[in-house]
Amino acid sequence: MEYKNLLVEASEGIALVTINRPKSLNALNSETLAELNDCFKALEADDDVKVVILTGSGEKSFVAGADISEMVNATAPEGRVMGMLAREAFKRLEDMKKPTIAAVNGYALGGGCEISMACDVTVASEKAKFGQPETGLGILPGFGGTQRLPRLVGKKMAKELIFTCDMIDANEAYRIGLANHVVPADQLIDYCKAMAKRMMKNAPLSITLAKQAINIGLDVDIDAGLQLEANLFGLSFATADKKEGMTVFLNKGKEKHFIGK
Ligand code: DAK
Repeated sequence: MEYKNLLVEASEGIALVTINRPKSLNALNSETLAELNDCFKALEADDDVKVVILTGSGEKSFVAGADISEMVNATAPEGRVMGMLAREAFKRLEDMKKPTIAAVNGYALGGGCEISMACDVTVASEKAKFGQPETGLGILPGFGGTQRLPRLVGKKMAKELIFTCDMIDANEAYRIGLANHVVPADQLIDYCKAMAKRMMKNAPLSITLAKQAINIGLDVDIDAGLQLEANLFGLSFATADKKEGMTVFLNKGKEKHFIGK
């Protein structure tokens, strides 16, 4: 896959997507959002890719938000187009049937914090900084921040971050639940790849169904969520991988060969 603003490398089932606009600290312009959307669509369809890792190029920034130089003169209709592009790309990322890991290597501000929240897991380097600076620019978080942030860190913490525009470091992000782990900067990608490999040992369809149950379940009441879980649990019994996982266990075997069916 060739893109102007992204680097995509895939090997051993892991796709590493690097947002590559280092001169503007990997800020998201419309072209990059369109490329991300296209890239996520292609990765979703590629059966050789089992896990996606998303990071930013350079040592300083993951994504420093939406591109302010593009937004400054944008009209309301143009802003809407940008919002729709981002909504589609972020939703595609969030709903991807395979696991996604944000490897946050530096600033994750505004849209950068928001795209990390759309990933399943976030691993932060010790240099990472998170924040939602939109109210300081006369806008509000518009790539899902007002919705995903309170669901992740709670209403009060989300309001504090959005109302103050405070930047928080990796350890604070870990403490409030915005990051799963904090690791030394030079170990970030290896750490994420090792986690991806642990995920790849398990049945891919089970992961897809569990992801659906969690993502949809969080947006409905508990009874509807438990009903959804029961239905998806039942569905997993129809898979060859359920037979494989349980048979290998009962035979005290070591190697499970999951086929994603
Ligand atoms: N956009 C464009 N350029 C940016 C940028 C950004 N977000 N962030 C940094 N840059 C550029 C700087 O302008 C500078 O360019 P040159 O001067 O070298 O040409 C270069 O990157 C290096 O930045 P700094 O010189 O500022 O570097 P520092 O180390 O001093 O500071 C910083 C790093 C990350 C603290 C600082 O750059 C910073 O505060 N950046 C802006 C962070 C920010 O406010 N991000 C935008 C959040 S708002 C929408 C929905 C949602 C959104 C938009 C639309 N719709 C529904 C339509 C989302 C909005 C946001 O994300």
